[in-house]
Order: sequence, then structure tokens, then C-alpha cells
Amino acid sequence: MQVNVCGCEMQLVLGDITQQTVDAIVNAANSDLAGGGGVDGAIHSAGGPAIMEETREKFPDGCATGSAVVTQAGLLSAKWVIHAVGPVWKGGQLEEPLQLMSAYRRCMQLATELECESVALPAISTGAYGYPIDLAANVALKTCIDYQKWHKAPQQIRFVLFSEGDYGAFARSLEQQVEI
Ligand code: AR6
Repeated sequence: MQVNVCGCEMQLVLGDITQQTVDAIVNAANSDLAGGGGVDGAIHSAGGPAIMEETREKFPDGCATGSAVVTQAGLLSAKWVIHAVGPVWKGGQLEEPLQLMSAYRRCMQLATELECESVALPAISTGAYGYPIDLAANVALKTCIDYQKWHKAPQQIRFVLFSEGDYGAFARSLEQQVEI
């Protein structure tokens, strides 16, 4: 599924984020930048050890929740990996929506600074961190669509969803947020 946002593309695809050919791939990292399972495990496994070596060297203190940092992309078909740290879901009454929005927004800012035309993103926080997929889809898409509207960049944003159910949640949210 693809929609036009002020001349930019917003795409949804079902697949593995490590297989995307784009300028930047977003990782769903933890605040220690210590690696782990899910997207993080897949990215470090497919990208090779250079990514973790650079992460340790440049960001020994990790990365705050709601923020993101950049490394090169090792063996992946991308120039950059943007390591974003989403919130752990604790019922939604704390800062989770703001922190998730902030993580996506920081990804967009970094992609713009790096002059990325295309960025692939996962559904941050919806795996190990337990954020409900429908709510996460609304935050993810609204944040990135707003960014594209205001900045006319990145030219192509691709959300890579890992299951039919996750894809459906993003597709429903996208239909509601833009006129198709
Ligand atoms: N491609 C695209 N999406 C994927 C892939 C993949 N290869 N693998 C999983 N997903 P998660 P989080 C989906 O757990 O919730 C790690 O241990 C998955 O189905 O990767 O932000 C980190 O080190 C889910 O919908 O990230 C952190 O400690 C979504 O990606 C912690 O998990 C996010 O799931 C971060 O948890």
C-alpha cells in the first residue's frame, strides 16, 4: 500500500526490514544499545559486527528512550542504521505515546540531516516492549505523515511490518489518516 503525502511517498510493506534497500534502516533498540531480539537481533545479525563496534565506541552511554542515534549499516543494503529507542508499554497512562512520537520524530530529523531519500522503519515498541499495535500504528503514521507534510522529506518512508495482522493495523490507520 502506498499513499502520496505532499509529493512524498508513504509505503506499507509486509516483510523483513533487514532485506530492504534504502538509505536508512531504523532499528528498534534498547536504551543500552546492547542488542537483543526482534528487529535489533535481525539487524546486528544481518549487518555484521561493525555496527555494534561503532555503537559501543560512539555511544558508550546508550541512548535515551524517545531518542535515536546513527551508525553506518555494515553489510545491510543501506548507508545508515538509525537506532531508535521506543518506550516499554505500561498501560498508556505514562509518557508512552509522547515517547513513541519522539522516537519517530528523531528518526525523521536524523534522516533529513543525513539527506536520506528513503527510510525503512519497523513498528517500534510493538514486540518485546508490548505497545498495542493499533495504538502504535496511529502514533507512528501520524508522526511521520506530519513530518513529511512540513518538511517535504524524506521522499520515501516505508513501514516494514512483520505479520499480516500488523500490516492490517497500519493499513487501517493509514486509511483513516489520509484521503485515499
Ligand atoms: N523486520 C521487521 N519487523 C520485525 C522484524 C524484522 N526482521 N523482527 C521483528 N519485527 P521488537 P520493540 C517486528 O521486539 O518492541 C529487542 O530485544 C515485531 O514483530 O523488535 O521496540 C531490543 O534489543 C514487532 O512488531 O522491538 C529491545 O530490547 C516490531 O518489529 C527490545 O527488543 C518491534 O518488535 C525493543 O522492543
